[in-house]
Amino acid sequence: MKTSDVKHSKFLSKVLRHKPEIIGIQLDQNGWVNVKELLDACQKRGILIDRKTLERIVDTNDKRRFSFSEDGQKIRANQGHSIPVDLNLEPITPPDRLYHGTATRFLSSIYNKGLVKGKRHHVHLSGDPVTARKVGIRHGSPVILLVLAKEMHLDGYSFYRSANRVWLTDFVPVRYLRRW
Ligand code: HQG
Repeated sequence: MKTSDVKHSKFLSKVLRHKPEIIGIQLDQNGWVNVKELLDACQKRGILIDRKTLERIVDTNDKRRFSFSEDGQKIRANQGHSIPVDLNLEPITPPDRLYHGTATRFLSSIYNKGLVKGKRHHVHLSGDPVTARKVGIRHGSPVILLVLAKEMHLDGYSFYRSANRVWLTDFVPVRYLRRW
């Protein structure tokens, strides 16, 4: 990905997940905003992104963080919001095992309280340990936790998967966690 695209992508993550108000826009209840409105609002603040560049950012983003609506007129972040949006995610059966990458400094609290969602809408889980490690290393010395997803599911916990294949759930109690 081009350096300028990475910069723009980070800015769009901030606007479309957390702070649309910094460029004076509002997301609808499902997290969508009209593409033209978004690009015009960026332009007014000196951030020049054209439609073609936006399409490249959506296509080449390392985690496929954004999606266009079917008609191409709207855009939203696929997950990771801290503002209330309804992504209309349907509960689905998880694989037997999922993984959570975190930092060693969080472990004692996690073993105490379980995995909690904090500011995000869900606890984020990865389908494989390699991805989990990348998530964990963002916070410091990484550690991977195995999540007994099948057991959780059998016990009635719901799982969802975002459009960019991040596994989501509301809370993971300590009894379903193992050090990987
Ligand atoms: C930790 C990135 C103490 C949790 C990634 C994590 C992901 C606790 C941190 C997505 C805890 C929250 C989300 C407890 C959980 N006590 N710490 N009881 N329970 N934690 O960034 O999962 O680049 O909000 O382990 O790829 O790291 O944004 O969550 O370390 O998909 O697209 O609290 O963000 O994607 O950190 O990452 P975060 P996360 P994007």
